[in-house]
Amino acid sequence: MRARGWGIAIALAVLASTGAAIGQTGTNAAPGSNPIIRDKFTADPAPLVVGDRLYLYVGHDEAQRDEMFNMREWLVYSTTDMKTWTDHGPIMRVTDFKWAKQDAWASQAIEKDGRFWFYAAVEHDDTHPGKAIAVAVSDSPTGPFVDAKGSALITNEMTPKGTHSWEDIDPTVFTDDDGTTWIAWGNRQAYIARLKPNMIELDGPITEITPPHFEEGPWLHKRGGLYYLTYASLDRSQHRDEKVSYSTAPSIRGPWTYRGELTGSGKYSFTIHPGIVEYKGNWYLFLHNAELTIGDQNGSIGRRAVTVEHLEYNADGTMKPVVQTDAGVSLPPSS
Ligand code: FUB
Repeated sequence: MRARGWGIAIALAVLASTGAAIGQTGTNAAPGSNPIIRDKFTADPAPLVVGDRLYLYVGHDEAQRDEMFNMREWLVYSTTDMKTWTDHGPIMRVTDFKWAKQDAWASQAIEKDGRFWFYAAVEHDDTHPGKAIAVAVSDSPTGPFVDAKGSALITNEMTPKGTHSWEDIDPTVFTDDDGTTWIAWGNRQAYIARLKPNMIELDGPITEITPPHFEEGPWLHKRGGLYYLTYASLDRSQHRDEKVSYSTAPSIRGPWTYRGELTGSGKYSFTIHPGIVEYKGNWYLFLHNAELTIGDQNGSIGRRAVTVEHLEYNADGTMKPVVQTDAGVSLPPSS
């Protein structure tokens, strides 16, 4: 997220110019169409496949009127067909981290040795001012999750070269073929570090890997021999809202090559957030926009809605540009 005053001004201007009442409201849409969750505002999708089920972790957007963000808990949903979603309810509240003040921001869960590790961005209390990254653990993908460390995994002081207090957000976690788990995160600056096998401590230095136009929301994945770093991007000289761009590398240690934009902005939304997964032989790109209306609440910067699209690759491993649609995965991929 960028400087707040700016963000609010942009959000209000977007609402005024679009009249978000034209957003998606109905429940009679074809199963699999976007947005995929319609009874709550949800953001920052993070998919995880466990067995034959896909779990989707999201932040719960509860902003009222012109509030910018009001996010107090994380929710999890699951599916076995990409069209019907089971609501498993909240998995954790931000206040379950006793050292955190607020802001259940972007998260990702990962399975390791039969347990589920949940990494999330939060606002630290005044002992370590600024944003921080928390880690929680559960024996089940649907929780309950409990604070695994009793303190932050990453605090603002650990990245002293950063330009602002909310750079340590949006963790993405990835286990490489050798069993080593890595965590990447950031806002404006992107960082990566190795995790110890205990999953609650960093193992070695924090390395800056900021790719072109990096804004926030990094997502690490691997396909074949290629590593992908996909992220919310913003070219401030050209665009008002975030898009999604990516880089690839032959190793998790880089070097990273910029590959350009994967998709454009989410409708009516300043933010966007990629989550990529292979499930039952197909690849999916989860995103969010601000197209949903619930009752008298229009979509806005703090009332977003999670979407999903098919993701396809070219023969050279690059990802085909994704067009965001209302039909989503209710229809087969176009090619
Ligand atoms: O949802 C709160 C923040 O907005 C996330 O941490 C960012 O990725 C952006 O989506």
